[in-house]
Amino acid sequence: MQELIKKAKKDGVKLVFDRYNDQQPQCKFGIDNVCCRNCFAGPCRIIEGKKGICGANADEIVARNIVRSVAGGASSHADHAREIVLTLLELAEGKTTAYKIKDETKLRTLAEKLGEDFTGSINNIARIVAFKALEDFRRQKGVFMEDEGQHPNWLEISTTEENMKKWTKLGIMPINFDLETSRALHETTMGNDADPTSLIKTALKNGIVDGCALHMTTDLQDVLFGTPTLTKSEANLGVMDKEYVNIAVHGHVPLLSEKIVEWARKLDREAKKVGAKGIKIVGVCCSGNEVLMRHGIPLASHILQAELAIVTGALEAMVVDTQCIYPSLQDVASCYHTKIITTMVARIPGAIHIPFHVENADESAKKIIMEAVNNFKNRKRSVLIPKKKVSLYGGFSVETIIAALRALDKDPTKPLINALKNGDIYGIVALVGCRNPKYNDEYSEKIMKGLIKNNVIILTTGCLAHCAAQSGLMLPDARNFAGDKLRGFLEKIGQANGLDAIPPVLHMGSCVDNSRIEKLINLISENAKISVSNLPIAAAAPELMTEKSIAISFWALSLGISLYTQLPINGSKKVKEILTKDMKKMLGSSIIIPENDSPENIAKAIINTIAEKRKKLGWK
Ligand code: SF4
Ligand code: MSK
Repeated sequence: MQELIKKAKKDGVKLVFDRYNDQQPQCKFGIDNVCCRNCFAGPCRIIEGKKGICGANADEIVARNIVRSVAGGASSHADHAREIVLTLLELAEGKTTAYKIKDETKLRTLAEKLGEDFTGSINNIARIVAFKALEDFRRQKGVFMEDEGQHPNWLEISTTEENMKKWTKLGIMPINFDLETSRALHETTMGNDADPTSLIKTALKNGIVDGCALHMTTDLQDVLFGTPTLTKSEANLGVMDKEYVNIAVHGHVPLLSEKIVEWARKLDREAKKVGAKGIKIVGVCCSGNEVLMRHGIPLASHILQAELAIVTGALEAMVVDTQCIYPSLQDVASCYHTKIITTMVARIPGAIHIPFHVENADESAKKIIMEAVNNFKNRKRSVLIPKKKVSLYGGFSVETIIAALRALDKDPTKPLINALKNGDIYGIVALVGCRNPKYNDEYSEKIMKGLIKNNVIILTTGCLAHCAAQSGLMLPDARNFAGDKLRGFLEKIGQANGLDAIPPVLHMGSCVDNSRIEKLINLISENAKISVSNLPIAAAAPELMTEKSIAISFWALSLGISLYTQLPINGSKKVKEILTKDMKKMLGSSIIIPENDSPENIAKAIINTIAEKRKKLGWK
């Protein structure tokens, strides 16, 4: 990476790291989240106990800002879910032939869980399931349909009964996705909810919306594109190939990236006509995770390295869809020959826009590929692709994990639960989320190593999955970073499945696939007959950056999973108190506060949280 940063400097290109430095020092009011712009009497910022013009204090402002971030994140995930549902409906009604149902069993199982007929024609079932999903965007307590219930259908099929009961008691059960996100905005306008406790409950409710949308998205994406199975691939910018037309897929919605992968294969011969050896697709951020999980496409870069993929001088096109697309990509691309192609929600002045809809998916994908192929001739001479690339194993859907465990016992959760009980696995940590320029390159890697050394197994998604892969932590050999007990367990499952070991960090997919993590945890909880909040489990998003990460954090808290992250709550003692003490009473979870934010201390604080849970269970 350093060699590309140097090249960027030589080429006169500003990167995210430069812009981060340009922003220093960052505004303390913003960092503490005590800046309010919710009306135009302001902006107001809270200095030592003073109040905003309307009388809002620091606690209210921090809580209100948090709610708005959670709603922003939840609406992004809900909108992603909606795109997928509408695609399933179009397919079911014969309005598109661009997509097919790849996992019919999963679709029938979903229909069955939703209490619907699951035996008839697959298109009819797809239609029924799509309508059940759409109810979760419009339910108005029986206004549209008498039997539409009070709460999202997808909650009923994706979370535990215990959580549903807790949430009902606390009054945080959502009605429908769109209603909750828009009510959160209403509640936080000037002159509405001024009670931090009530506001944090709204944040939790929107966190639940977020998690529910993640489940819906993963479930239906698996139906449309297939449920991931174990796959071997590579990571790092070294996966690009000078001899090929290189195309990066970047964003989140696999409706686009799936088509790009398909058409790159079909149009490979076109690349040969322009003197390349073929077309190479590489993945950035979560689109990268999606196509890795289902097709073994190599991971090129996480969000902080997306610009560097262009700096190589060997990227013909970067195709983007939604979320986490820096507008800077076009600035960087303008110094090279790379074409930035926007397609869906993300738009950037100067980029080429090729609208991508389900109806024109094939035509758009073909056009995008040909833009890249025809751009190969414009490559300049200064190409620098780093040599380093690291192998990895991915594709750890819950189904993959269960199948691997079944090689040890016909009751697949038994070996996992036994390993947790006897301490072979001291705990499970969902270490997920973004990379943030505030932290150095090894920051999250050090936290991961600190955890696995203490026999904690890590489930990961998102940009941190790229980070783990680049650090070699998704390889059987990474068992050597693990404590003796965990190493033994990893070897036992690995050897039962034809590998030396399974990696100590399991790649479970993109950010939406955090749902897979809840699914696995719920299975453990149900079979061990231990509440999620009592299991030796924790979550961490140590480099929190997007609003989506804040939404996911509140979802984790709502599930009873304690979590370490840098939530922007420093400006309010009251909010901190709610998220520690009150949250424990309400949901059995809390935010984890380490002594300081060094990777060592973060790992230690997470391990202490797990130790407390183990102690309560009487597990050593
Ligand atoms: Fe200031 Fe209150 Fe307006 Fe916020 S809502 S900007 S605190 S007057
Ligand atoms: S892409 S949300 S920077 S993980 Fe899912 Fe990466 Fe965070 Fe975007």
